[in-house]
Amino acid sequence: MRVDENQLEGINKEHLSLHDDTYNFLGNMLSKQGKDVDGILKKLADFQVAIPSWALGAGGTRFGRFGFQGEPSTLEQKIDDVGILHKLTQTAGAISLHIPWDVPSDYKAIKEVAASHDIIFDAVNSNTFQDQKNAKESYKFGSLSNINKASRDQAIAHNIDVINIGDKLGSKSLTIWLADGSNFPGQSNFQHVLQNTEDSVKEIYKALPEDWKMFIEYKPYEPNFYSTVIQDWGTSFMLANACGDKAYSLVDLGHHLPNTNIEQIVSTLMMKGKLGGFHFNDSKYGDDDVTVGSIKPYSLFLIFNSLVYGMENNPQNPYPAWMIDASHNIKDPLEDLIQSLEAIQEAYAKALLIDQDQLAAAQKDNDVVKCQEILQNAYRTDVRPLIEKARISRGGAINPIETYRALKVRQGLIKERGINSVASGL
Ligand code: AOS
Ligand code: ZN
Ligand code: ZN
Ligand code: ZN
Repeated sequence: MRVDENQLEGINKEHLSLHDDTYNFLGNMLSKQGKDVDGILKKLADFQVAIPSWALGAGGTRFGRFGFQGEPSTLEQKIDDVGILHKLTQTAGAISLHIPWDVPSDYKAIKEVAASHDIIFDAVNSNTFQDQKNAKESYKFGSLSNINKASRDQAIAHNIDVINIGDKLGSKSLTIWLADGSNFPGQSNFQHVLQNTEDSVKEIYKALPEDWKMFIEYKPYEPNFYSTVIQDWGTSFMLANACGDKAYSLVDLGHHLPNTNIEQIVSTLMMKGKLGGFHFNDSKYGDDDVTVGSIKPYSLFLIFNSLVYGMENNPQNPYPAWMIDASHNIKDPLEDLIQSLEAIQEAYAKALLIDQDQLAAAQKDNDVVKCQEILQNAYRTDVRPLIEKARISRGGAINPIETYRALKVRQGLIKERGINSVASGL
C-alpha cells in the first residue's frame, strides 16, 4: 500500500484555495512584524522526526491490548507504514528500530525498501528489559547494573550486537534505556548498581564506531517503583561524561515527575553540549506516551523555545536526534502519529516566531511583562498555514489526516495484510 501521488495532488487541489487565503494572511502579518518567513518555512520543511517501530501497532497496557486491523507484522511493513506517514506529512523521514524485535533477515532488501520511501535508519534501541527466548541469563534483577556479572556481560554483548546491526543499516546512534532498579527498599545497594552501570556503559562505549553517538535515557520510575538506576538527567549526564565525547543524555518528555521544568533541563544539557536525543510524547501523570501536544501544548512550546535557542547558540551541542516515543491502545496508530507530527511542527513553528533579540533586550531591562508578551504572542499565533506551506513545498498533503481518510489508507492496509495482523515485537 502506497499513497498515490496523483490522488494526493487531487485532494490537495480541493484544499488549495482555503490554504492560499489563510497562508497569505499569515505570511503578510509575519512579514510586517519583520519575521523571516522563508527562513522559518525552510526550517519547518527540513525538520524530520524518527518514528519508532513500536508505535505502528496498537500498544497496550497490562490490562489488555486491543489490536488494530491491518497492523504491520514484518519489518518491511513497518517501514512501509513510515513511508505512508512520510509521504503525507514530509516530516517522518526516519525509522528507529528496536532489537531484537526488528532484526532484519535480509539487510540489502530492507535498505532498499527504506530508500524507496526516502527513509533513513535513526538510532537503534537495545532491549535488556525483557528476557529473550533461549537467553542464558535473566534480567529479572537488572541488566547493565545486575549484581551478577554474567547478566551484565550478556547485556553488554547485546548492546554491542545492536550496534553491529545498526551499522549494517546505516544507523549512527545507539539508545540505551534501562528498566534497571528496585521495587523495595533494601533490595539493592544504590552505589553498587550505579557503579556496575557506569562500568557496563563504558564497555559498550568502547565498541561504538568513531562516527556514532550513544544516547543514555533516564526515567524516574516504571517498571521499578522504588528506585531506578538512571532516574534523572543528572545521572544520565554523569554517565555520559564518564563515557566520553560521543555519549549524550536523551530527554523523553514522559520521563519526569509531574511539574518538572523540562525546558530548563533542555537548556542545561545543551549549554553543556550533552543533549543528544529527544523522545516526544505527552503526559498527564507519568510515562503515559499519549499523543504529542494533546495535554500540555504550552509546555511543549516552552521546551521548543529552549531547543531553538540551543540550536542557534550552542555549537557545542550536536543537532539532536528527534523521535516520537508513543504507543496507544485505542487510536489508529498512523492517525495518532500524524497528530503528533503536527503538534511537534506547531510548537517548533511557534518557537521560531519568538524574536530572540527582542526577548534578550526585555530580559536585560527586567521587563517581565514584555518577556511574557513576546512568548505568548508567538504562542497565540495560528501557525498551521505555515506548516501546510512547508509540507506542500516538499510534496506532502495540505491536510494529512483528511487525506489519509479520503485515500482509505487503513482499508487498503487491511486488504493487504488482513484484519488479524498483529504488530511483531509487541
Ligand atoms: C521507555 O520507557 C523508554 O521511553 C524507551 O525509550 C522506549 O519507550 C522503549 O525502549 C520501547 O519499549
Ligand atoms: Zn523513550
Ligand atoms: Zn518511556
Ligand atoms: Zn514515554
